[in-house]
Amino acid sequence: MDPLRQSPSPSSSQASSPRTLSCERLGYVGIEAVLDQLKIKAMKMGFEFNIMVVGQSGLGKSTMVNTLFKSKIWKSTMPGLRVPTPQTLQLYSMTHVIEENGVKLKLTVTDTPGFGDQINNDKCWDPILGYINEQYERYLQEEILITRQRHIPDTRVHCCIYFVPPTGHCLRPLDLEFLQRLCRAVNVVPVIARADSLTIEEREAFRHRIQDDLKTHSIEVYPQKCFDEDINDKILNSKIRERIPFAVVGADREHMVNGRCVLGRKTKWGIIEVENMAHCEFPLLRDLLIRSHLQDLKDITHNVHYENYRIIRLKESHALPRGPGWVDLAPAPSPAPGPAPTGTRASPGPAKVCRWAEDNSDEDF
Ligand SMILES: Nc1nc2c(ncn2[C@@H]2O[C@H](COP(=O)(O)OP(=O)(O)OP(=O)(O)O)[C@@H](O)[C@H]2O)c(=O)[nH]1
Ligand SMILES: [Mg+2]
Repeated sequence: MDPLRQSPSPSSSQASSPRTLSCERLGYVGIEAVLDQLKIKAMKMGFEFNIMVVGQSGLGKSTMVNTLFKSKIWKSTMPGLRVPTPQTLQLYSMTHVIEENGVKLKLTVTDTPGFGDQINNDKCWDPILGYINEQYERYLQEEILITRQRHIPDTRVHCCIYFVPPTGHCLRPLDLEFLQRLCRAVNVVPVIARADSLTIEEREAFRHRIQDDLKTHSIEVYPQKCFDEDINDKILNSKIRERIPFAVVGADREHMVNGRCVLGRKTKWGIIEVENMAHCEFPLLRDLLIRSHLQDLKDITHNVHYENYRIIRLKESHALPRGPGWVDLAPAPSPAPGPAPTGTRASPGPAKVCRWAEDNSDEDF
């Protein structure tokens, strides 16, 4: 008798696990059409993507938000954007729906107030980590409902851009502490801010020093080595890891250069074009975020960072026994004093959030 067709013995207490059999194909089945189905569904649903900018005051975070919205990918959809960049005093999110060739992207960028200009910068990460955890909590509360929405709105931060001041030396203790906490909660892409204040050689040397600092302090920024899934990921991500932190320049003004309208900063020496790789690495940042790693950033957020949060919250809740399968989520605790222990979420706390959307599409999102 064919061993594969043997039925399990009735006395066996173990449930038989399904077996995967390779069968001879009798003809074209059409399995590949599933790719078209996935594409059509994804186009209908659109993509949500949430970025956050974090760093010391005055490093160009708000300007970078405008640069992101005005750069090539978004320019056509926001032609008249002229937002002045006053000092950011509270955390706020700006949402815009971008449509290109039928693909819709709902991009939300969260701007945060700068830190580091206080005499005591203790816990300056609390409002940022509080906001990140608040979004995980929102998602979790929706997810555990018995009658839940078919599509849970995703406000979780998929990528946090961390602005390093262009000192040219090394990472400051404050940056190290902040990054250590942030990397446990979210995907972090560090950038060298205001890179126009450094020469190309200085940028290179500074980049290597930052990479050494990150390694010495076991800070795993995105793309994390441990999540490379195959050799192709490894090759692509190794190249990116060599270039991180990207040396970026932000600008929200357009200038005429050789008859072309470019986004850039006017200096005594000429125009620094933000989209020109000979001038800065903003295009690498944008391409990483949108063109090459958007889905991966979302996957790691969901499968790793949110999962860590979820496990801890559910474990906390099961400290309250209510019978089998009962999930009763206690409210998230308020910010705890002191640093979060390794591998746990940082202290969640209420963050002052102002959310305004500039959606020009109504359905699906
Ligand atoms: N040289 C140079 N200046 C920049 C750059 N990006 C922004 N700036 C300028 O730096 C100043 C501060 O920029 P913001 O974008 O407001 O800085 P921020 O990090 O949002 O500051 P806070 O809101 O206080 O945290 C503005 O005058 C910007 O024009 C850059 O890449 N290079
Ligand atoms: Mg600002």
